[in-house]
Amino acid sequence: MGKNLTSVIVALGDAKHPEITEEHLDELAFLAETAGIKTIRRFTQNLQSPDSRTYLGKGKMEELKNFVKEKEVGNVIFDDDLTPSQLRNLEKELNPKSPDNPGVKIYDRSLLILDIFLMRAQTAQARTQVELAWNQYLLPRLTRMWTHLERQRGGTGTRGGAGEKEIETDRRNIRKQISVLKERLKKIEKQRITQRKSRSQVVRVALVGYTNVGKSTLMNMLSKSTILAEDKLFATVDSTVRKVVINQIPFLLSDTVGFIRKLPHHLIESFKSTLDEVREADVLIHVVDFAHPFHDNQIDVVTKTLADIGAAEIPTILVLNKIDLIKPTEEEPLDLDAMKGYYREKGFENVIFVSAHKRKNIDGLKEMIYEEVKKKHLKIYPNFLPQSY
Ligand SMILES: Nc1nc2c(ncn2[C@@H]2O[C@H](COP(=O)(O)OP(=O)(O)OP(=O)(O)O)[C@@H](O)[C@H]2O)c(=O)[nH]1
Ligand SMILES: [Mg+2]
Repeated sequence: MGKNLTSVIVALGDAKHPEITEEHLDELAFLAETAGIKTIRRFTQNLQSPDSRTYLGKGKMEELKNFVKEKEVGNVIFDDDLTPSQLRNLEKELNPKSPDNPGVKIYDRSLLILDIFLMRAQTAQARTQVELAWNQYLLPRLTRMWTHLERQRGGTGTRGGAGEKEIETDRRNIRKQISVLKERLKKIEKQRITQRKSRSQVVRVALVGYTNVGKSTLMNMLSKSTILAEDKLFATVDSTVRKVVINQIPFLLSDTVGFIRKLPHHLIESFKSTLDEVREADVLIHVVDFAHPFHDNQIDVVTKTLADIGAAEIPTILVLNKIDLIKPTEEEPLDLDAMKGYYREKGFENVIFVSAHKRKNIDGLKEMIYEEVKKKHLKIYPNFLPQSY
C-alpha cells in the first residue's frame, strides 16, 4: 500500500435493484477500510456485464478519470475481478506515466481480499496458503502489472518498462516460487493430518459463516478463550481449535476464515486444507448477522460455498446472532417464531436466535450443540450414558 490512502470504488449496478448495488458498494468500502483505505467517492454504471476493455463504458470512464486526476486519488478499487487486459487498459487510462505522477493503484476484488489476507495470516500454514494464492494471481498478470504490484509492495519501482526478457525471467521465478510453496504446504498438511488422526475419537464442531458475523466472539464465549474479534472483515484468517466440554461431553470447536461473496477462487483452492476443518466436522454452527440488512443473501453465499467444498450434508445449527441490534417497531414487530418457521422451511432444522454480546440465549445454544454432539459421541462411545441437559 502506498502513502495516498484515498480511494474511489467502482461497481456495476442493476437498475432494477439499486439497493443491492448500494449494499455491494458498502461491503467493498468496508473491505477497503479493513485494508486501511478511505473511500471518498463511489462510481456505478448500470451494465449487464463489464466492458471488455475498461470495465466501465467510455463516458463513465472519462468521469472517473477526471475525478481521480482532480482529487489526486491514490487507489481505484473495482468490485469484480479484472482480466489482465482490462487491467492493462485501465493502467493506461488512469495512470499516464510521468516522473512527477506517483500513480494511482488499481485494485480488483481479488487483489484487495488477497492484500487483507496477507496482512492477517499468522500461522505458517495460512501464510503459505495466501502466498500461493497471491503468486497464482500474479502469474498471468506479469506485464506492466508487475511494476504496478512491485510499487504496491513497497518496491523501488525501478523495473518500469521491463522488457519481454525480464518478464520471462520473472515468470520463471514465480513458477518456481509456486512449486516451492506447494511443497511447503504439502509438508504442513501432512503434520495436520497426523494431528487430526489423533483427534478422530473426539466429536468435531466447526463455526462457519459470512465474515464479521460473530464467529470468533461465539468461539470465545463457548470456549472461554481469547481470539481476536473485531469489527473488520476477515479478522480471522487462521483456524483455531479449542476443546470444549458441555455437560460432560467433550468436543473440539474450530473457528476459521469467514466467507464472502465472490471469494477469489485461488484463495478457496489454496485454503483447501484450512477448510478441511469445516469439511471434516461432525456438526456445523452456521452463524448469521441477523442485524445485517442482507443476511439472507449472506446465508445463501455461505450455503453455496459449503456445497462447493463438499460440506453440504453436515448437520447444521443455524445461529441468528446480534439480535440485540434489532429494534422492533409497530410496523415491523419481531416475530421470532414466524422467523424460525421461515428458516425451517428453507431446510434448517435447528434454528436459534442469540446475542453473543449480551449473552442472550447462549444456554439455549449450548443445549442445542449438546444434543447434536451427543448423537455423534454415542456413535463413537456406544456405552456412554448421556445425561439430559
Ligand atoms: N451488537 C453485537 N455485536 C456483535 C455480536 N457478536 C459479535 N459482535 C461484533 O461483531 C463484530 C465481528 O465479530 P467477530 O467475532 O470478529 O466476527 P467473525 O465472524 O469472527 O468475523 P471474521 O473473523 O472477520 O470473519 C465484532 O465487532 C463483534 O464485537 C452481538 O451479538 N451483538
Ligand atoms: Mg473471526
